Amino acid sequence: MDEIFPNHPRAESLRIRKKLTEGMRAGMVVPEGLTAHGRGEAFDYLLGERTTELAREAAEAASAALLLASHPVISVNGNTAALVPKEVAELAEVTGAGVEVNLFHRSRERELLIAEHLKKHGCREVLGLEEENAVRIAEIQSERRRVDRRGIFSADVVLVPLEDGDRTEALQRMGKLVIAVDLNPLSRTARAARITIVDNVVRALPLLVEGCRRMRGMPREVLRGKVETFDNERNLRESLRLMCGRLRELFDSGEHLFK
Ligand code: PTJ
Repeated sequence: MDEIFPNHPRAESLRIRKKLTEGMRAGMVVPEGLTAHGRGEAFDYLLGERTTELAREAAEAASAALLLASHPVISVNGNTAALVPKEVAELAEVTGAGVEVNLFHRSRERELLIAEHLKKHGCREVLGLEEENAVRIAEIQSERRRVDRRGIFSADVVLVPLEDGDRTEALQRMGKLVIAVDLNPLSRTARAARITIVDNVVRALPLLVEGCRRMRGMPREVLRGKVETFDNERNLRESLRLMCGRLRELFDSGEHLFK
């Protein structure tokens, strides 16, 4: 494996890629996960590869929703497991959330590998593995339809990092509050979720852990206010505006490149 020099201008981005390619070699991440990441990277580039104030607002509302939930669940796919396994465990610990493996490109082997990886990084229990607890959500067409009756099926709040749109829409229709993490503010998931954090999952998950730790003791009324006043549509629109503005800045500052 190539060494990543710390002074390389794209060192952080290369480190993230390395985690994914190692995750793929280990059998957790599917090749499609790499292309999905590439799409995410392009949006991250436009964001300036930093957490924006808008993402902070969304993470604040999302933390409040997780703390208010009576049965929160974190849904984990291959990319999430490869990138932020420790943070998933920390978030589960601080919120009491269940952790469930739920895959788009489902295979038994991947489910077991991902569960083992999550446990190695501190998750006490991982749902979504036993056939006897599997329930199928009729409205979802992909393999994601298979959920755990003790997990996503009975959850009131579901966190879905790096999701495809269908399930988010179906879960919302089932009356669940869905929190998405998606760098693409135009995606169906981003638009369908009640709260979308437009940020890289490697920054958003630590932000949620910090937010939940900080807000744990807050009165429920205050937490409820944060969720109710959060306007997802506005946040997505402003995130897109920010990206457009940055694109213009990049264009103007690089004008000499086009002469
Ligand atoms: O592990 P599996 O089988 O469940 O498959 C996982 C993938 C990611 C392949 C699957 O969920 C998929 O195909 O996802 P999509 O439909 O490509 O959507 C992924 C979304 O996540 C896209 O909108 C990307 O912009 C976004 N994204 C990619 N990487 C990141 C990201 N958002 C936040 N942080 C990232 N690191």
